[in-house]
Amino acid sequence: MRIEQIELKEIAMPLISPFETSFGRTTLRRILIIKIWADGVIGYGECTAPEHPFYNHESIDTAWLIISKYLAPSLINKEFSHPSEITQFFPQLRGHKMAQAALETAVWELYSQAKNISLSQALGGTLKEIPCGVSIGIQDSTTDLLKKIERELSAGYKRIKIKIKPGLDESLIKAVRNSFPNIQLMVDANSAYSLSDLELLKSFDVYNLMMIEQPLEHDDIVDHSELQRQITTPICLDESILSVDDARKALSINAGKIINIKLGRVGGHASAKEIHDYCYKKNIPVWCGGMLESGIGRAHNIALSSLAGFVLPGDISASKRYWTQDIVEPEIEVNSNGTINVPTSAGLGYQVNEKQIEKLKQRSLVIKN
Ligand code: OSB
Ligand code: MG
Repeated sequence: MRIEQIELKEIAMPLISPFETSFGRTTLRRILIIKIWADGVIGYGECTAPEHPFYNHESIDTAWLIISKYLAPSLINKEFSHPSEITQFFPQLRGHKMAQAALETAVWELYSQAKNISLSQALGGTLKEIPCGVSIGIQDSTTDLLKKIERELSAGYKRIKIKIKPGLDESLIKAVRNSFPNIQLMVDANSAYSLSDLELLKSFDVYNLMMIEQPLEHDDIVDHSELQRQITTPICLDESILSVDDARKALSINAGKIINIKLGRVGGHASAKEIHDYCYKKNIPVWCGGMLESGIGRAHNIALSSLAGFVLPGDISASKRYWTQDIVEPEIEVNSNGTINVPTSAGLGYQVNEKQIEKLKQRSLVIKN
């Protein structure tokens, strides 16, 4: 296949309700959608870089620059036979994995469209349905949080993740546990703590959490290893893992027991699959994280989650939890038992709604020869 043209499009999608983490609050998602043409076929990808560089160093604006100036031009006119060859065309830039993943994942979709197979099949996925959990942001009050959890449980979701931050942690977890003694519950700190909070983090152990996600620094594994020695709650690494090498190093020093794999953070499907395969061999559970994606990114996450090692519920939930109208058809729906069916039709398995994208468009750029 020969890559002919690449389009970048920024769309603005207002969230149904604001999403708050330890690093900030999001009300409007600015999302960069990638479209790639080759041999008369189209593939879609989504850049998961957020509005601001607060989760990691990337933002939609840095990704736009890196993709338009360095990455997209390096792919034009390139011939490939399999998507795993794509990243070798990129210049040797450091980091910017979300920018890289936006293009790499689009090429995987393009390839599976051309072969007329599902993206799940192209990736080697075997699961027919995937277990789903929800990530619930910081709420204005504990009552609001409990109500929200109640609603998600009755929708069928299999596990609840709540965001915590210093000052809004132990008593919140206690309140949730008291109301829901038996649910699968976990917390995500997004790097808001340090080893000086050891006693506090130890106090979470009595609440039988499935895991605590990324309690310490975004680029740390050493302190996480020390923390894991001192707490019984399994640590799940998110921000710290950008590659299979990172996973190998972290696991070798017991910096955690579970890994959250995010397509953007690790640079795309090939890298995500490498991390998955490595963890699968070592019996380390993985699950697929989310970055408040539109339907395109969500569909990529679903395909990835069909790999056999994604045994824990991912942060992949229905379109309607986030959007009044998504940009794919049908919208992503969750079964009453908290699973999503993995599509079997070609590519992402969802139709991209170009009309809706056009309505939401803020800027666009075409790169071709
Ligand atoms: O840490 O998992 C995270 C959203 C934005 C940035 C970081 C994270 C999240 C989530 C949301 O938890 C997951 C979702 O998309 O539902
Ligand atoms: Mg996280």
